[in-house]
Amino acid sequence: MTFKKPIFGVLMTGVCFAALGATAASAESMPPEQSLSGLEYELIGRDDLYSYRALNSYNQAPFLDALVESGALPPVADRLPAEPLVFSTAAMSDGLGEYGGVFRHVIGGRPEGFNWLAGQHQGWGGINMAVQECLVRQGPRWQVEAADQAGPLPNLARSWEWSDDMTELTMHLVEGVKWSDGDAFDTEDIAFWWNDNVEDENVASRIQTGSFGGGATLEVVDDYTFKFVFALPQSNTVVEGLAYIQGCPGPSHVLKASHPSYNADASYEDYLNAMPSSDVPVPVLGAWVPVEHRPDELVVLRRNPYYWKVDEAGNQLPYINEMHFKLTTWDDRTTQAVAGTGDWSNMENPGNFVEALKQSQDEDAPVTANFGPRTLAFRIELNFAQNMADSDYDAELRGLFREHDFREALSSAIDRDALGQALARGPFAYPYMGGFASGSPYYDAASTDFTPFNQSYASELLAGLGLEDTDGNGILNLPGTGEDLVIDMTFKSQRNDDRKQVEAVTSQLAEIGIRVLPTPVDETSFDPIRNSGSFSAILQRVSFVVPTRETCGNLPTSEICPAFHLAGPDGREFLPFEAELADIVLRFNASSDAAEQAEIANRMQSILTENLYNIGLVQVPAALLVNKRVRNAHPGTPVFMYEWAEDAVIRERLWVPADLQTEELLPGTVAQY
Ligand code: BQZ
Repeated sequence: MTFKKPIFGVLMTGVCFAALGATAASAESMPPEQSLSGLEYELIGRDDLYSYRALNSYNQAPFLDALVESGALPPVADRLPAEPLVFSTAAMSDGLGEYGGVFRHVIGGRPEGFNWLAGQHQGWGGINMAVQECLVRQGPRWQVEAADQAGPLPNLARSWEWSDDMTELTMHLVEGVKWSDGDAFDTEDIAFWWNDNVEDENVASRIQTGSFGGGATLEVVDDYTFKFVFALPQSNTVVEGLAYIQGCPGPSHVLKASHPSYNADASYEDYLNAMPSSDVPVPVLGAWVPVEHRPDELVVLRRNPYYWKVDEAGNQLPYINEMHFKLTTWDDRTTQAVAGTGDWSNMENPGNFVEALKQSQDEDAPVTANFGPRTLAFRIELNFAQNMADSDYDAELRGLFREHDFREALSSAIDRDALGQALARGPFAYPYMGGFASGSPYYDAASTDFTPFNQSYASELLAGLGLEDTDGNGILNLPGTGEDLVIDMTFKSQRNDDRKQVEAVTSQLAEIGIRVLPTPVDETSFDPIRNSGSFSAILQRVSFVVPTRETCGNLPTSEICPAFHLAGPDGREFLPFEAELADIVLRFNASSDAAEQAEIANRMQSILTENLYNIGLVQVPAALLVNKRVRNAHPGTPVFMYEWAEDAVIRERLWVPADLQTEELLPGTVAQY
């Protein structure tokens, strides 16, 4: 059954209780929210998107014929699994495609390296996702009927089953998938991913056993079958954690040589840098292989001749031969999409909204634009690891961060309407209190504790903590060390919206005697700084929509999660509510009942917002811009729902009619080893 429905296009009708005098800390309701979402689409069943089966014959991109004839490549049928993943034509918005051409991405990130198993990113903006393939897939779930939302979609794992007591999860890999250099992908890669990365505490893997069902062990059954064994019963929800960035195996046949468990001469530093960004190609399971990297200029990817997905006519995917990632800025991504020199932008920078929307209304505009729900939110993370402070000052400051009254003072001193207008004039921004963004299927306004803007209440709370301006310089002094209350605020220097939020927060907090010292860092060095806990406070954008994604970044699920409360060598003293929060994540993962999950999510939202685990600022919607010459980019695709749009749109199915294709930079190239 399919039906039309606007994407979570609800108009929130919550009642706003004005904050009269506001000296009480009683729960306040969220102000009403105006939805801008204009996405409409047909919902389909989860099995309507793709299946795994053998077809009678297979075809390949025509330029590969010569390579097969010369013996440089095996025939296409031998490069594919016996039962490849087959995309259904009925679920394609423009149907079967034509081979060839270029897809032009523009990104603001820079590849850190290709060892994603060790936590490295490849520059974001869809380049990570072009090379990594994961056990399961979350992105396309926005299109799947609610009644059919039985967890994630299959990908490298084509199926899985649970033991009756839900403590054992057996997964079956697609048989015969090959890395882009022709090496077999099998459970050797899975065992390496799990044992030597996820479970090796010297490796900053993006998934932690603690968030994966509270710890699990892995057993290899055969080349294509493996099993997770859990201490406590789980549900299918836990499998969501094995999607993009968390459950994506790397080439063990290359990486083992640099891993200390297999090479006594190798250090963990060597391992981290085993596939440096300067050294391409690298073997991937993704649809495109990086073949050229010109630093600060361009990354070129070419089709993976061993890609393991096809269309119903047996055409090996992807349709598009070449992918470009121009290395400029995130704002430029939108500028170039609107100008037609780039093919794609997750238009997420509110500063660009009005102008870009105006231009995209024009009939001749190269792109169309539709807003989705609010799933992007800005927040401040305070470092709670007092026992890891390296000065008396930091220790005292982190002690304050750990006080509910201090966090409430910060939150009360923030004028979220003004913050929103600093990003973009108009109805785009809506207050954010932390926890789920309002566009999340798990968001509940009634479970969200709102802090009204109230400077005098903030000052009362600070005075109650013994903070006074003892030297009359306009800045409060700490009662212990006597020093000025100065908070270093780390943010990504290239992100203009983050910068605007930091500037606005700096002037708002100055009004109550707190000095913010903006500390810009490069986006490429940001993750290592954050992960090592080397900061006082961070201001950044997050997409907290499903609790199984980037769990480690948000919730206390292991010793290194979240980065704003690391355990450190002396352990960790939880804030009063953190133990319950950790437990709630596990309960959420263990539940398969939608009503129960909603209830658990609401409890999570109350804890997060009542306790101001993070100081939420504002949340905004985003609009996807795709060049009109690109086919099969479903017009309902949200910029972020279960995953970013680059995953949600299913790029391996995108195509461009031959007469509209732009010229390839490296025609004829396939990654060679
Ligand atoms: C989208 C995304 C795809 C990371 C990144 C980047 C990192 C964060 C976040 C977004 C970029 C784009 O976001 O802004 O639109 O293309 O890449 O991965 O901001 O710094 O750490 O979580 O995904």
